[in-house]
Amino acid sequence: MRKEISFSTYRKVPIVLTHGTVNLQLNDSAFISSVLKSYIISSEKDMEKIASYYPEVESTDARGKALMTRSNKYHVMRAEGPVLPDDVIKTEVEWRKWVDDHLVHLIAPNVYRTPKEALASFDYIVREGKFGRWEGLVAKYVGAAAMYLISKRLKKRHHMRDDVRQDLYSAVNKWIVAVGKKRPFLGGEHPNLADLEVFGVLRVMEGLQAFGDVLTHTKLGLWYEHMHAAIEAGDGAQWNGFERT
Ligand SMILES: N[C@@H](CCC(=O)N[C@@H](CS)C(=O)NCC(=O)O)C(=O)O
Repeated sequence: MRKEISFSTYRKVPIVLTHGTVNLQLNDSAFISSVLKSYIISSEKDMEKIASYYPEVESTDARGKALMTRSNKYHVMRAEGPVLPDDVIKTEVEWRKWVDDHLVHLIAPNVYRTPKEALASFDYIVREGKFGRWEGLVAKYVGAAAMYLISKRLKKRHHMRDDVRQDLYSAVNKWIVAVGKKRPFLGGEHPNLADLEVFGVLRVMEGLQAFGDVLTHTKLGLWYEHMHAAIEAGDGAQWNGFERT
């Protein structure tokens, strides 16, 4: 809810607050993931120092609007341990960018595709959120109607086909081809941050019609099951990020 982040001038979620020698506020999922992964795999445990490797810079979004971002935000800082081959790092970084530039934009047009799907999506949002009874009911119907209309505009903005599912299937297929058949994850035997971020986007749709359609029309299932299991096992926190098969 907006009031839950009223402490912040940055108005989006996720936000991570760290409490060490200094308190830090980390905004933006890619930056957050990179900082946390760097923290896990490195002997450097000073969050402020790690965050300083990602200086804040001014940039522009796809429509030319100025915004603040973090340079290197798709890179994990690997100061120690065996050096990963360049192409391995490049692949992870490229797919992480693809998640932000492409994959994430496919969600709204797909989950608000029809009035019925928009209502089902808002039903889920209201059930998970902290809404009062009336507030929830209003949010569900007003939200669904608004997002149904907005998603049509987003579909055009991101040059999607009329049948938005086709863009979603193409994206998922492209990802599954990149993972390949020889390894469970893009990261090898363990997920890397590209695996995690693709999972994060698709996970949002779990339980909705769009997700069921993806499972039926693509070969996402196996990789997705592996991801669930890896996350359940706390794989990201245990693996040092170096050995590869
Ligand atoms: N690039 C940001 C995007 C964050 C974002 O757009 N979050 C949405 C919810 S998933 C939000 O908070 N929207 C509220 C708003 O834009 O006002 C990230 O990956 O963290």
